[in-house]
Amino acid sequence: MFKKILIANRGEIALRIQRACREMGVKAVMVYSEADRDAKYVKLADEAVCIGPASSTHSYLNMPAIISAAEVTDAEAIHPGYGFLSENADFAERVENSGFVFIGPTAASIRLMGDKVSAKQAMIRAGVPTVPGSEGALNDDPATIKRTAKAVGYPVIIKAAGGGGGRGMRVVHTEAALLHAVQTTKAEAGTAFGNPEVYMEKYLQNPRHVEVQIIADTFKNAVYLGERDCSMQRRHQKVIEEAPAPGIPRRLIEKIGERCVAACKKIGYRGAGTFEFLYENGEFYFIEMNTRVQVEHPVTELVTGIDIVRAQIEVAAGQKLAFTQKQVEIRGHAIECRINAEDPFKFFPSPGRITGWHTAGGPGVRVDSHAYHNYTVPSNYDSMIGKLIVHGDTREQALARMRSALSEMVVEGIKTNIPLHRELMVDAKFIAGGTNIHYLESWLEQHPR
Ligand code: MV4
Repeated sequence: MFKKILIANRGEIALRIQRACREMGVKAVMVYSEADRDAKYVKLADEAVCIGPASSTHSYLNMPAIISAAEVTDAEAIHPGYGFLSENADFAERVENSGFVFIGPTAASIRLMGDKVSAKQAMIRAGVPTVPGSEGALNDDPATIKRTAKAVGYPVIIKAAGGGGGRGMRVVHTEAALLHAVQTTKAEAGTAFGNPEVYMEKYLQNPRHVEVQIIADTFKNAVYLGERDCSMQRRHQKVIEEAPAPGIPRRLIEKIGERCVAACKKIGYRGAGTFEFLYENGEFYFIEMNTRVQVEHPVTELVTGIDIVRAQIEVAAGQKLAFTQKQVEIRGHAIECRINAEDPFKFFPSPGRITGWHTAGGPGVRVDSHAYHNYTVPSNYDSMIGKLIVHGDTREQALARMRSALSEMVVEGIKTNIPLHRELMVDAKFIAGGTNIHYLESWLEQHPR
């Protein structure tokens, strides 16, 4: 096992990784920006190194500064968390070339999945079901593009190979709009991602977003840790996640989970990863793979009892997975509410000093947050200040525990989205389970303030 790890992130995930390190007897080095200097998790770290000013470009995205911090502190490995450099193949490569272990997959795996065209082709070869569409990137021939769209059937969606997470896509409903949409998406993709390649898929109108968590070691062992339903989202920002996904037959989950595991073995994947699917009419369609630990990993931890961050560190240190697929059991139900420093219904950010902070507790309640009384939420980063996660024997019990936990939460001095969560937890359609990716946005339209 490593003696010392550098955590190249901030906020709740930095604290989450630090907690795993402490539990494992591994020393944690925190890097921080000037805006995070006074954060409690920075003071709690075994060592801390300032890597630059508040602006992420000059701190959490500053590769030489982070690698130098690992050098001066004699850390052996770097955990990138999520966001920032976590899915940057060049960073993974530079970390390894500097003699450190990157706690994540190889640069080659990150690169393969970062290009959505190569990711999809890899999945097709590995037998993972994908959305029907173009075979690889679209070429420039108008007749071929039109023929492809006709064969796929309208509506279609044009996506940038360099995009992902909702960036660089366009829905096309008619042939009349097709070529212009392709040209515009290409031009935007060239500017935004430095790669003008685009591909085409059938546009699924009312899918759910269901993702499969996997973890793999360097001995070709891979297991899936069930699925999460992340359909409750607004503008590609997830708001609520839960596990298992309501109403999906277990045999379908097992079938898709086994496909994901087979794909991991085929591409030699190591570390934690997430296969994102659209789920519609009883079918799974792969869209993207995330090669990092995700914000919503705790719901999987609560239903499996597996510490995903510990497992990431163990497999990065060259250990075998500590459990087999047979030992993975899904027990009960877990729900996560992301707590954001923002107006609950208008969504503008609400940074500032937290003058009152009381969190929930009791059986089956977990709070992952770096916030505390008198903590100042900086305006420079994402507005998420924590996550409230509950577990119960059934979805009904998890919902009841979440309502109770939300009623206990007190955050003063800044606005949070807790009032929105309180309303969603008593919404009849959400309680019934299985709402799709458009539900929250239409709910907000129907509940104007
Ligand atoms: C789609 C789709 C419908 N059909 N692909 C958005 C984020 C990116 N990961 C893929 N996205 C979508 N791809 C096809 N063929 C609808 C979306 C989509 C979406 C997906 C997951 C979660 C939220 C979403 C919100 C809007 C659109």
